[in-house]
Amino acid sequence: MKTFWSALILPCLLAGVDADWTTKIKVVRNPAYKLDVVDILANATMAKVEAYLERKIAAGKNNGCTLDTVVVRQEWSDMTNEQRQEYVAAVTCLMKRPSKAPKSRFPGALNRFDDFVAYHMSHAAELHDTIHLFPAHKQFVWAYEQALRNECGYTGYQPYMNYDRYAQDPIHSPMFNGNASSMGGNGAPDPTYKGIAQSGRTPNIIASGGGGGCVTEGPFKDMVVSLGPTSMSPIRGITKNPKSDGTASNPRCLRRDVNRNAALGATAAHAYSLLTSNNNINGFYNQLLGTPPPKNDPYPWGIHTAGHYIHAHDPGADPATSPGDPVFYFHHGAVDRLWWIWQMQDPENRINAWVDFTGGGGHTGHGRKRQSKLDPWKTVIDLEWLTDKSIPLMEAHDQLGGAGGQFCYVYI
Ligand SMILES: *[C@@H]1O[C@H](CO)[C@@H](O)[C@H](O)[C@H]1NC(C)=O
Ligand SMILES: *[C@@H]1O[C@H](CO)[C@@H](O)[C@H](O)[C@H]1NC(C)=O
Ligand SMILES: [Cu+2]
Repeated sequence: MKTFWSALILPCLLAGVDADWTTKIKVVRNPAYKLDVVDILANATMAKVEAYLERKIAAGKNNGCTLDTVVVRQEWSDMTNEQRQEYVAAVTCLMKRPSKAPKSRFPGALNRFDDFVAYHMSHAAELHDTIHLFPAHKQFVWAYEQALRNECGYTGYQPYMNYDRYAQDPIHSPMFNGNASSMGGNGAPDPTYKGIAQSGRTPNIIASGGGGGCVTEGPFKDMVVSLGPTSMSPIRGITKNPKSDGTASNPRCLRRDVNRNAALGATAAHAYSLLTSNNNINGFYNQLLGTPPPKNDPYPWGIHTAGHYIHAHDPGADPATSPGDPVFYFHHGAVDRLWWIWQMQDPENRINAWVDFTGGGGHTGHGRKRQSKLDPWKTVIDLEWLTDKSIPLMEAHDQLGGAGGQFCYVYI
């Protein structure tokens, strides 16, 4: 087993003179998955990453981030079974650690894991308006990764999900097959669960994949979902929360509909088109969110929606409390990866690009306001009880030395 995995570490000796990164960053791949078009693009982008870092170092602006210190976020199935189980154990640990969120405001936050749900559900604007969506979620996922490491002894980094690997058969994938090294199984069949409505699209529903009930297999089968739903939740058939804002305790099982119909809207072809057909951040944002709905596509959701609804249903499909399904962090890690690959095609012009529809062309993606009146250069991301590090929003645009070096990671 050991030799099997070590054989996959691409030998440093193959590196050319211009590809120093291959000698410094360990690339581990699961041979069960062929690299897809996005993986190949991402690999080719590493030369630009390297050049970008060299320029920053020369300018003295890298904040200590170098190819020697950069950490690697891996795709879930590129991790060994042992690493996956270590990750799962850390998440389970977080669910046993005491909450730090204000008790009077969030009586339903029963543990440290719930603290992240509590923040997400009560800070919708700070996380989801056009200028915040990417950088605030970068900081949010980073804070979660820090909690796993610092509060639960996890020694790795936040994995991401390459949807394409699981799209054809998600319930039998390393992510959702329900064994000890998966992120838990599908929900039990619930014939009353029909899927997620998608008004204005054709088709106008992400039809049920056959689940919808409680998760019965794998690491999260005994998980208690406490917060939510809010009165705004699109989810039907769930016991109401005692408080209309969803902040009281409403203990229930984790429900899932691991959904192929959703996943097929986030294939490598979708991601490649997103990455290569948008020179402008507004276009990138709109296409990611599926606005306007893509034409001639049987899965016209946009990758962001598709990625969320791969793991519908409660709380995964509720925009306010979706981080209550631990797979949320794999999806927003994946979105962060796509943003980063897009940025690094042209770092000088794209790192500081933010979504701005004041010139028109906007869509009400994510159900939030079209444009923010805020000045991104003066805005701060403050995650309150999640981390004591408030950072300027624009600092979360650069994961190679941003926020004084807090961010120093790549996706492989
Ligand atoms: C990845 O990039 C490195 C150099 O940047 C190159 O040597 C290698 O062949 C690439 N691998 C693939 C699979 O494209
Ligand atoms: C779980 O499933 C994965 C993916 O099929 C497999 O590699 C692994 O050996 C299985 N068992 C355990 C205990 O991880
Ligand atoms: Cu999201």
